[in-house]
Amino acid sequence: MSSSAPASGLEAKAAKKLAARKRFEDVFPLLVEELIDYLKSEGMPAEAQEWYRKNLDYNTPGGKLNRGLSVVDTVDILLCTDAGGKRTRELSEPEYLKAAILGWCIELLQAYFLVADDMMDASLTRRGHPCWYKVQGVGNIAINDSFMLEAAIYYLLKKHFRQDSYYGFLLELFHDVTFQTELGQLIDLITADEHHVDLSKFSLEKHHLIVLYKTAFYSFYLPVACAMHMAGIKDESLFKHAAAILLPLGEYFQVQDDYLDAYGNPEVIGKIGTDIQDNKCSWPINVVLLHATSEQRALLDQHYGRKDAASEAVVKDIYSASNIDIPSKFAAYEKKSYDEITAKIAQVDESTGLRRDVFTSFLDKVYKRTV
Ligand code: GPP
Ligand code: MG
Ligand code: MG
Ligand code: MG
Repeated sequence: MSSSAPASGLEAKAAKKLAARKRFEDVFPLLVEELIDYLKSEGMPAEAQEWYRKNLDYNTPGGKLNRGLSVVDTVDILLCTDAGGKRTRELSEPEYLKAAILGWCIELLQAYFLVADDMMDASLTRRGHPCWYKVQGVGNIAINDSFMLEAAIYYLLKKHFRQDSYYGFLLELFHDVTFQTELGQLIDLITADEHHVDLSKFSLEKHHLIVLYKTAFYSFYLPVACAMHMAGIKDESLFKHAAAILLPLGEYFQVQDDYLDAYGNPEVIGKIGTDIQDNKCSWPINVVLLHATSEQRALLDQHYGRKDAASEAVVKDIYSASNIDIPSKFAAYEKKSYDEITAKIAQVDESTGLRRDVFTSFLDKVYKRTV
């Protein structure tokens, strides 16, 4: 029947997405074995091997995998479609494997950041489980574990890319982006002084800088830039052009993260929001400050950044007050961002080797997400 045709089309698309995810996930255990083999070859005791395996397995897979899958998708689009968007071939098995390894290197970078970030933010849960440092017997060892997740990246890059002409570019890229993210984390943390709440330090300009550095470079520019190197793109201006689209996309993604911290369902997002109690310079508070009455502002000065649930509830009530209404302001922001990013994507000149699909497929992964 004609009415079932669109539904089955959607089902086929969902099944394809699931299969792509499964194929990517199946690469990770191979990488874990390579890393454990290295520990064995260095004569590390069985206990250390098991600890590292647990660290890798607990912290690396299990997320949305947007970053990792975007490397694979981008390599596929750049190598296997023509300027009109028509498929010309399929990735070979070795090409797929290399793209997937680069994708997992970004997921390892993300795991390294999250293990450390959860300690710094005093978070309790991540991906529906206790944060790694909260797991019985882990505690501060999580600091070293985060370093070992980062070390895995460079072990894998050396093992699989050392012979490639772009190996040096990949190393430089991972190092640069890590530094940028750490700068973002620094300004995120020092703008959120635990002991002195001073909302006059916040602004949307400050927020823009924080999210650009702490999220957009590693989550959006890095996956596409890795794929561009693998696809043999050398022209610096094309990397700049990609960044001009991907960085605003990353900013939009972190605004969603900030919004979901207050309004997301912890069962769905897998983490309990901490931004209000942590005094974070997040998107909702900055918008609220633009619209609050003097009474609301006095309450915010009194209750924002306090480590208790009653104060957090007062702040959340102000977020949803009718003169502020963060949910509808967020919906308007979301639409505006989508329109602006879509307009930028439309300007990509495919004769340069770039493909509009690289950006639309990334945008589709995050637009209107609830998780
Ligand atoms: C996300 O901020 C930012 C990061 C995960 C980068 C951390 C960088 C380091 C150098 C450790 P967030 O705290 O809002 O993320 P979440 O809401 O997932 O805790
Ligand atoms: Mg943080
Ligand atoms: Mg955090
Ligand atoms: Mg957050």
